Amino acid sequence: MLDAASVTRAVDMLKKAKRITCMCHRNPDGDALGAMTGMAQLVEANIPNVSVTLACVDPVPPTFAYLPLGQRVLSELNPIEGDVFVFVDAAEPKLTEYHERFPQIFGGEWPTICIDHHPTNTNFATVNIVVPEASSTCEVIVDLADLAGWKLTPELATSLLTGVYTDTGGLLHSNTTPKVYRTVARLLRAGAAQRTIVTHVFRTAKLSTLRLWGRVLEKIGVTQEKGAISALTEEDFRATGADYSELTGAIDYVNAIPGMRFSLILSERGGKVKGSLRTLRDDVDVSKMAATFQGGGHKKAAGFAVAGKLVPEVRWKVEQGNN
Ligand SMILES: [Mn+2]
Repeated sequence: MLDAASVTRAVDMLKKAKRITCMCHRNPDGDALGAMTGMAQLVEANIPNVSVTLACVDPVPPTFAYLPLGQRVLSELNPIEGDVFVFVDAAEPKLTEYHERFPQIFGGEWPTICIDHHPTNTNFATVNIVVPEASSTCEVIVDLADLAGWKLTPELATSLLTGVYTDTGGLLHSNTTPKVYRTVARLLRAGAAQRTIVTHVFRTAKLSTLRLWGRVLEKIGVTQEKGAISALTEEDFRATGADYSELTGAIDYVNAIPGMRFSLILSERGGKVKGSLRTLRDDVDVSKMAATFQGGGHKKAAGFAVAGKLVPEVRWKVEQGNN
């Protein structure tokens, strides 16, 4: 549930601001970008005479180029005292990758707001609006707008619907609650461009992406513990011409095999091995599995990254014939 007192504090903070920066995590997904551009539009539409900046260390992927204000996302920051920062979908400062260069915005002395749905959120901001039962940060922002009495324009509804769709895998993941459908209905009524989102996010795939996914599927192995595991080396990315971000979404296919306890894709990325974990089962908590590798996430979707590389392990056995 959204805490009304926190929303009031956040709105007061925003109303007093001269400059506001909306910031999301590195390697931004649809929820991070939808929430950042949605929040920026909300602020611009409802708070007069404020200058709004959008910041992310990584560029907006081409998939999300249709998002309003997407062209205004900057990687360079120039914070001055008195600025208000709104962090979206970022569970902790290091996920923004600005924490080392600009520690002053994460220390609690500067007025900051964090809007998120990750249960692992460290509540690092001055005002923390963290709703773990929400499907997405965008869902939290819709409630915030309603509580604040802020109107939704069609363009900002498109931003917010993007996050609800991507974080629920197109309303298919287990976090798709009745509340999610009400939020979607609310955003469609506000004029969200549903066809644009579906076409760009779910019905467009580059040839390199399909070739990469082909490798993921081809290499699936099933372990004794009923884990469906696939692994991609740097060579797989090179040979298919795909970049790391193109792996997003492939895990849902690995997770489709009946009877598995969990699924995992390991991928090599410049000296690191990244793991993406999923489960369909209620009695398996993949965030705990991720935590053993210093990772985190949700019960049914989690991830980790460790320094190292992938080494294939081949097992052979002799089967005796009759001749
Ligand atoms: Mn999210």
